[in-house]
Amino acid sequence: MMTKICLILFFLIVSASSAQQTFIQNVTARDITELNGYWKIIIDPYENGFFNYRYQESPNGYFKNESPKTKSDLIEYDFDSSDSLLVPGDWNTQKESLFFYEGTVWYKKSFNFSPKKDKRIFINIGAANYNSVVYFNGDKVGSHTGGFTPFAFEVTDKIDEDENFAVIKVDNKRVRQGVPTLNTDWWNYGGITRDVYLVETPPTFIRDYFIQLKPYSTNIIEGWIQLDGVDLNKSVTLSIPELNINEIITPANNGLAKFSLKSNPVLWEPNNPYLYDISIRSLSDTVKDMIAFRSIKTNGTDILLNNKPIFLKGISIHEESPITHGRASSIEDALKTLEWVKELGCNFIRLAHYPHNENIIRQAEKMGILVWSEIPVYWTILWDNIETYRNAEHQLMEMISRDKNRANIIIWSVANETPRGEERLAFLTSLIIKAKELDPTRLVSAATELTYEGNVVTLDDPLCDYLDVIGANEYIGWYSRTAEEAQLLEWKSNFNKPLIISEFGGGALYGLHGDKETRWTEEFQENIYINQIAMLKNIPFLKGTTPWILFDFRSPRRPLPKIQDFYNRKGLISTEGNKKKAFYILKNFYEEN
Ligand code: GCB
Repeated sequence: MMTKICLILFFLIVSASSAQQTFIQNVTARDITELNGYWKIIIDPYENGFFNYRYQESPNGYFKNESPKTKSDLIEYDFDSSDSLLVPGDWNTQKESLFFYEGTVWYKKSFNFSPKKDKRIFINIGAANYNSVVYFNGDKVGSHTGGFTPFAFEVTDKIDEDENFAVIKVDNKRVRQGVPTLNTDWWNYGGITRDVYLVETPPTFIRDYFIQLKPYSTNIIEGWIQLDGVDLNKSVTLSIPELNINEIITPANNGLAKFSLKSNPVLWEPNNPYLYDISIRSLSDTVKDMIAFRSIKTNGTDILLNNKPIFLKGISIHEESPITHGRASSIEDALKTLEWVKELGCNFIRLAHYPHNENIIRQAEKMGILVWSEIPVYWTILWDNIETYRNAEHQLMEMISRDKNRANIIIWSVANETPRGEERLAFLTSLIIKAKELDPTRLVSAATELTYEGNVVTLDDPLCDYLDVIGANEYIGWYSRTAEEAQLLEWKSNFNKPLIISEFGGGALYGLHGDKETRWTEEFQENIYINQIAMLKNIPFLKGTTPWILFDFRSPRRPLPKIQDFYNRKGLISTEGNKKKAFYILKNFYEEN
């Protein structure tokens, strides 16, 4: 016990250090200039544009954006006569030669921009996988690790009157100490995968806010507004016209304005996804958003949404586009995906295994779909490495920062299928403490593994002590036992907590038919679902499921020719958008319950 407490303290202490990057809440509601579209690129597997031949960071790397100008110039690169890539987008599906590429690509965009007087300017990158170094007009402004969360840097004193250029070095090399680590079951898409914006703000602006119902209540709206700049103690006004709220709040010296208001909002729920227009005004800034209110908690083995028990009819999803078949990021990607989610009869999605783009979360909120969101603490990362912990915690913080105002998110998940042990337990409990500290309004979970003894399955992972909701993955009928054996199992739990079976399923190639004993046929997959559903009905503490997975997705671990061809085939829908037989089995189950 003592070692564990020491380890937790260790992780919490080291995590206190700060980075130079900043975060801007609800960035699209600001005064923005898109830097999307084509960027010039240089593929740099040896990082020649970054290191000199002594392997030291070079002061004259590609970020200087030079090119040979005279016949005697020795400059060995030139962005403007190089190739281009679309942003947002992964590089793997845009160029055949980059399909399996893992390494550095330099992106450069030149643009005209005339900053307005007395404005602050930030460059905001929605996500870039995995390590990014950002330069503005030839100067380094910062770096970022983690492929799925936004980051911003102030460039006010770097911007020029008219012609400007941004360079971003993006490196998707997998590393053992990374989060995720070397080994995953999804495609390591590289590139600037989400929108890039220049954001203009007044000198003092509303940088962030958190508005939600007080935990366990349905009639107290509370939270905070964070100003950034110089006039930090000038009052701010929070307005929710429909609730007759027009609250003037005075911030503390650090610009943090806290509030707590009595109100009786219409509660958001899947059948009535009610959102309120809100606005926040300060002396010099205004931000508008749409915010919903709901309460979420557990009671014994129940999950209570607005104090009523709910069964989470879910499905797992990877962030792959049903339209481009690369990384998803657009509203169109989100709408197509969620149309299938609705057709399946779901009220819940598990966005696996990393934070997905904001579009899908916001669209799901409008459509009444609840969300489980997770960080890529996946399989066997380095539990005893302090940098790995710091990285995981940073990604958790960035996920929560961006999405804390989305009422449809009810679960933050800190890990997937991690091996039991002291160091892992200390690592994950530290993350759980951090998640609760950053956001006491939501439930925390993790996808754990089960213990089998004969036909008895027990939930006994010590991590579950610290979770609000237990997630558990199992592949009965695919990786273990036969599909039929699922029905013989007796389920036990060492915890008085709700369970979500966060994964089950099996692979099938759409259009491949045979008997239910033949792997990869739709019938084999269908039979797994039939038996799983029969089993699920007999787990008393089961409060939700997110089977694996809505549609087939790319994975380098899946090379079987003519069947997988580098796709994980456990989807209920093929890449072409065809529904497999198991889709209808699950749909039936969800519609009947
Ligand atoms: C799992 C993982 C998931 C894999 C899946 C599979 O347990 O959590 O990332 O893709 O199994 O298909 O094996």
